[in-house]
Amino acid sequence: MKKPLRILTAAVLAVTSMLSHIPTVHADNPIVQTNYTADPAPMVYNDTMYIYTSHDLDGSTYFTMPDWKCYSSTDMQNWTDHGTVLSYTDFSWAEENTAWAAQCIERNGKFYLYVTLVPAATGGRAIGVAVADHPAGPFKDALGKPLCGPNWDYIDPTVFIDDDGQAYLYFGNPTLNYVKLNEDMISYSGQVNQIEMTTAAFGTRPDGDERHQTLYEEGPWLYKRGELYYMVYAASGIPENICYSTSPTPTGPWTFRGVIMPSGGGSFTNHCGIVDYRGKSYFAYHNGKLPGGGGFTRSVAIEEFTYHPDGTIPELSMTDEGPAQIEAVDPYIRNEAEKICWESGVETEKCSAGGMNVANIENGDYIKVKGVDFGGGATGFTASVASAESGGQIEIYLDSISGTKIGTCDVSGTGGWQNWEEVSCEISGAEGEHDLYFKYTGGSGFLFNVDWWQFSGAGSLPNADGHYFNSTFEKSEDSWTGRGSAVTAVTDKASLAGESSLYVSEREASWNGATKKLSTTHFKKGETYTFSAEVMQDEKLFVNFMMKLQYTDADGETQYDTIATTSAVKGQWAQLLNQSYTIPADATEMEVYIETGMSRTSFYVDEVIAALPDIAVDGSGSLTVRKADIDQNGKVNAFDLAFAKRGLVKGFPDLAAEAAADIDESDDVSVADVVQLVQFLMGQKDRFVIMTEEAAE
Ligand code: FUB
Repeated sequence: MKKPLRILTAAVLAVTSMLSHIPTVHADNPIVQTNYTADPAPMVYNDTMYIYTSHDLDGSTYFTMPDWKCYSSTDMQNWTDHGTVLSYTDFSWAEENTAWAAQCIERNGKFYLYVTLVPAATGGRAIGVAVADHPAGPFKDALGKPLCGPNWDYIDPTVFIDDDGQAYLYFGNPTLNYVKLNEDMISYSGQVNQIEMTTAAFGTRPDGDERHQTLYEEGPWLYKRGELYYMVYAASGIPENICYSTSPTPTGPWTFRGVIMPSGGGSFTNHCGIVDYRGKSYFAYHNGKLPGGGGFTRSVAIEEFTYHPDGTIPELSMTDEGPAQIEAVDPYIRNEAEKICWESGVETEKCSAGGMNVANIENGDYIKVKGVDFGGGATGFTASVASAESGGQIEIYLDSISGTKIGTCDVSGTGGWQNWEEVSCEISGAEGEHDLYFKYTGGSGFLFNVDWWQFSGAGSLPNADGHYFNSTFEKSEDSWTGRGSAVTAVTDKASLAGESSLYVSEREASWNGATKKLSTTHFKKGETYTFSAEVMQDEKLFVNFMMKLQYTDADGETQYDTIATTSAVKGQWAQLLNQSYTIPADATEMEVYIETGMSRTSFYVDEVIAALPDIAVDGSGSLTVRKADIDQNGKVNAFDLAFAKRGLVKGFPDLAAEAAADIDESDDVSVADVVQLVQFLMGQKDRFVIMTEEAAE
């Protein structure tokens, strides 16, 4: 018996077979290969990046678009498929296959998806709105009729809620229009406003006509960064590029700023969304780069970018690699089979056990999951599978589809495509971080479906070394992100071990450093842990570094607690280490972070370890600085005062002495340090006060 989903048209079969014959590539853009997706609308909610897309039917020769899909990621490389979250069939008033661009926004715990459709009764285009309680739906038409429209101008809604709570819905081709949404988000006040289409606002179209004098075409995307409002849009006619304008208010006056992404990539349209996630900025767009792709069979891709210091956006190219992975996948928790970096040949479908499952698996199909951290090693593998036929095998490889084979799991028939059973097998040779490949093998026809998978073994946490995590920055940033203005990136310019480290730059304040959220599954309030990190800077003679815990206390206030401090001499690695740090008894929402004293220097971080208490961590062996003990003889006394005074006047004998004399950790020795030392020696102070940027201002 065939699965219902397998009633496919000849055209679909043709494209599916094309997709299943793509070579073994490691490209990670476009982000979805199971469907043609277009018009991406990213949304960050609950520390997860969601992307809503429209959906080009396989083999389309026009914008034949039945529904909207949703995908999510926490690492920007592996995307979990949430399937179809809304369809034209959910709108009683809509014409078939007219489900064009959409955008979702959250307000007061509800999710509002604004969509473009053709109203069957009137023709033209209109904007509808659907509501859900969860970002992945199910969404329901909120009104039973269009929110606004119809005419051709009513396409491509973009929605934005300003700081004062006023929501704006912009849309339009080739004019740009907006309405002010009411707080209920499903009605609006006042009239539809048309933005004046001046060339100062949207650039000059060289071959323009009466309706197209500016570069603006369609697909607006509105957001605010700092005090500036950005309008990003498809421009220049066919083929479209992406341009942007900025304004001091959400309704203009807009000033044209230039091109972000030139046309290309095999699609004559483009349509983008921009969002910040975990301290980085992302640009989602579409092209025609998937096999069988083109102007009506488009695919969503993503690029990471950094704003220029003046807030302008750099010109971006379409890459096959996409953004850097921002955290490794934990294989020791249940992972959805439809969490995919790249696949060949498979499809996804709604799963009877909830969510989606991987389906239509045939001999030789595969799925790549990027950047999986096996830690100390996996010994077992379990997957939930179903098969109305006789099953097959899941062959498991590291690093490539023909890489190291770490196990093979046999799958038998389960009596139905949605009759789920767990199968397990032994695993060997999976340690550390690798790309993971599931290759499906068996006879002819469809083999089996997979709902989820999970590894087990010594690599589960804490691992055999007692580590909860060991961020080596060899393949990913392992969930470390910039704090404040700081930007983090894996770099091979410096490393303590391996080939790379985390580079922390663009720090506008000393508290702008690198941060990583701590999972409350492993890090428990009142319990004691080892924390260690290696830091290095090559800009100043020495810089004081702090490793701290940010947490929310019982009163809901944010608190900052020091875990370890060190001084890093220029060009040398220094260790931040505390083998017995107790997490405060009322701590929730914890982040461990690394910052500096007064300095805003860029710095490198490597080998960050969080482990069971009293775990030995091999450090860099760099110099150890004991604060105020300037002669480093183990005592703080009048000799240190004499050394401090002399050092101030004549210079210090070495960097260790100078760093020790920097009592307030301002990254410089000054009279203020000597005063603190005097007060300490006279018994007026029993501890040293650390200088902060705030205190200094
Ligand atoms: O996807 C259908 C249309 O193509 C969108 O509404 C436009 O923005 C263009 O991407």
